[in-house]
Amino acid sequence: MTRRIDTAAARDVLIANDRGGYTVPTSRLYPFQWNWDSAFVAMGWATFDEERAWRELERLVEGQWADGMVPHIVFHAPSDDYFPGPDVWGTHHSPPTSGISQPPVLASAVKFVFDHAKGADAAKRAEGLYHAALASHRWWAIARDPEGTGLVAILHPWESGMDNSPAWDEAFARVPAEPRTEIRRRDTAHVGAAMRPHDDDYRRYIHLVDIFREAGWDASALWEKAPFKVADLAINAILQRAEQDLAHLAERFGSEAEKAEISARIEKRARALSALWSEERGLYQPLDLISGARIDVSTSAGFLPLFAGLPSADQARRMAAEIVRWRGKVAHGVPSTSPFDPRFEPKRYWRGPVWGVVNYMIAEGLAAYELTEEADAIRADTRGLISSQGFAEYFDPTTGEGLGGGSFSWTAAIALLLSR
Ligand code: 9WN
Repeated sequence: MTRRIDTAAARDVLIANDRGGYTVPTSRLYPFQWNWDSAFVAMGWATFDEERAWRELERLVEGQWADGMVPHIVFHAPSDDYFPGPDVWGTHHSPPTSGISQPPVLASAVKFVFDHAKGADAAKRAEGLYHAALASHRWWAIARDPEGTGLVAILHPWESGMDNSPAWDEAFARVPAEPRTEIRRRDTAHVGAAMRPHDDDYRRYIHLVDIFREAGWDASALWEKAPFKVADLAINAILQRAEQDLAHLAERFGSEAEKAEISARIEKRARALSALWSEERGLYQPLDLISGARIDVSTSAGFLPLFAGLPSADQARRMAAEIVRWRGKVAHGVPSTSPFDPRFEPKRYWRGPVWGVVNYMIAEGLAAYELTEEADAIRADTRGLISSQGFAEYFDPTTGEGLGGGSFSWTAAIALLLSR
């Protein structure tokens, strides 16, 4: 059954979450600007308000550091509703920001907004953002792959955007659960604790922030001191796609040297990412850079190389079949963790629930391989979940129930993108 999305209601969510040129993911639970949320949200704005789409991205890069990093949170205005706030991060940036990044969707969002733009100033705005995205891709390559392997690392699970994924369990267990900063969780005051990461996860999250703050947020000191270093697939696949989108923008705005630099990174990362394919599991798997071992886990991030056009046609078909197999076990796809994995938890954040943004990227990827039926099935399922449950943060794949925060911006943005 094809359900229709209430696009006026989706636009209203973005309008209600607008705080003056930037959009909070949802009120109270997430009262600041988040990096990858904003990139999807800008694409959503682009479907009905081009000016506002550009502003979203420009406000995000107000938080960009001199070394090119685009932080995962920009604290434009104070709020007591979220922990950890700017005092815990202690990054001394103005505006205040966190000190880690998030999946770099920025260049893809710039390309999307520019491709759909009609405004007379579109090229000027795209050009400014092209340079910001280029600087951020350089930051990933330098700060998070100093050994030049082609794969960039996350140094904190929050950097993956998939905070408590079972992909991190083993590597994260090595991080001492001993924060120096007092933990004052606010998230569980807004949504049920059973849908959120555990207290022990928070002790480790904050321990990492403590180490990095004490290292003065210097990129090479962080690399040396980090007890958690993983070549995550969400970051590497999304970055790979973003580099391709940046290469398109470079045709218009870049120099010859920049074009060559971008394609060299694309080639190198493609080779490195290919080595993370698991024929047995039918998807890609992350690499623990501290133990040197492949992490044998099946999560939705393992399908994201589709979004970067990385797999061969056979591998893409194998992934599509694996997604169908998961869907045979649960009512809705794509669960964030394989429902065949004993660690699958249908309601706990990134350990099972379905996320609209991930579905969007997987479906875009499948469609590019002309796996149209599979792409359409994911899109229809996502539309169905949203139209029956509203703009929830994420959905239980076994029941379809909408969970986490409500009136969620990126879910509304995906609803708009899937309604075109
Ligand atoms: C930490 C805002 C963000 C998303 C992440 C999601 C969650 C934050 C948190 O919310 O993370 O960054 O406090 O749980 O995991 O993907 O960007 O929506």
